[in-house]
Amino acid sequence: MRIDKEHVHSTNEKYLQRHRSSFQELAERLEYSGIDVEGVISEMASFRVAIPSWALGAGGTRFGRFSFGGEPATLHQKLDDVAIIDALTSCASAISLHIPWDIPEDASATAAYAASLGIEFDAVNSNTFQDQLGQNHSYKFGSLCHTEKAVRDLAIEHTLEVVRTGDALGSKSITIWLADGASFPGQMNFRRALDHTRDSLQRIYREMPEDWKMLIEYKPYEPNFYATVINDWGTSYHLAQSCGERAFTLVDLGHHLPNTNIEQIVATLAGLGKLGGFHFNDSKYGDDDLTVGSVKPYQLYLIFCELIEWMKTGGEEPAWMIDASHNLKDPLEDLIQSLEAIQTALAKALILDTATLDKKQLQNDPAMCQEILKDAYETDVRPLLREVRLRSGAALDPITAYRELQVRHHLIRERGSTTRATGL
Ligand SMILES: [Mn+2]
Repeated sequence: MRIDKEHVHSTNEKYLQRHRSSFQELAERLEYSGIDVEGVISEMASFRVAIPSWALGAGGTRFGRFSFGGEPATLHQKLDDVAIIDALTSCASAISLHIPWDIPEDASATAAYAASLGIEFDAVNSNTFQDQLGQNHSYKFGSLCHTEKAVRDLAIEHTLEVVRTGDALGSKSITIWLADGASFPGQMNFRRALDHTRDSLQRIYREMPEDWKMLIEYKPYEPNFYATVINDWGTSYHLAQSCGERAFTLVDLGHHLPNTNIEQIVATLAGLGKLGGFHFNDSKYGDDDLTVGSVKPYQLYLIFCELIEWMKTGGEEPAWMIDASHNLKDPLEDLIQSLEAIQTALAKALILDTATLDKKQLQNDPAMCQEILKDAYETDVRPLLREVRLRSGAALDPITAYRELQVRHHLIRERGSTTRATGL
């Protein structure tokens, strides 16, 4: 199924008048406060978030997987799904693949197909947390950190193969998340595991194409429950430093212990010039993979305030991706909701009065600093989001349009009700 602009336009018509008056009201109020509304709109219009290929099917848990109809069974169908999301939201024109779940049969045909849909390939992701069929060494006790050189070599070769696959598609970066660690005290020599990991990453880094970036993800626990080799941002930062200037840390919102001050980590990494990528999701307890902004929207806003401040002072924009996978909702609806939450946080950070905030920070006036932060946060920015989408030919209200166009119904009719996406 393809969604063309006329389809979208037809769903917008009946909401147009109401939108115009609510947007005008908001724009006037923001202009009155000295905000350049057109500037905010153009910043938002150029903002793009990559969709992970594994989020397009039903997500599994270790207890069960509840499928739904019309899941994308092929890589091209996954690209079709991303194009649907992009047509409705105008901010999702990139996909992030997971190898070996998404190996293209013919890379140039896949690249051409993606280009015909206006979809680009964002960072590719390696997988050394599962053994593949016929693999002659096991990752059971780690991959890049493994005690045996043969296993490390296999993991390095796999990662380089992922880079080659991505390169053939036009991708320019690899995200490395390692499940490596230990579930029991004494099981692993910490220093040896870190040394092996650093040596392995350096070898991968040296063999990557010169215009590629390496993004190193961290996570405190799971699947190992005693120690993870790359457990926090400091370890990731150290590894990125030891690889070189094209290696960066990637922050995944769900990869922190409860109550960690993620916005401060973001600011620190940005200041160090090592914030390379960002994975959005939300959580209540751990790496819960919940819809972005569904549990802690204020935290998301505070993170965006740091990111925007960084980018306004000339900092390089990190790679943005949603990293969540679901068991209950239609994943396309869930991704649309996540994008809405991300854009909402972005818009609120863009209308923040940073000049006055800075002044009040210098005067050590915490009450007024909070007032300024809250003023932007409590502004209903939905008319701004709708205006951005309207101007790019997307849907005023993407989820309503998704339902009105009966997208899932059409996908089930085309693909059947028992297809299954590769992935978790
Ligand atoms: Mn992630």
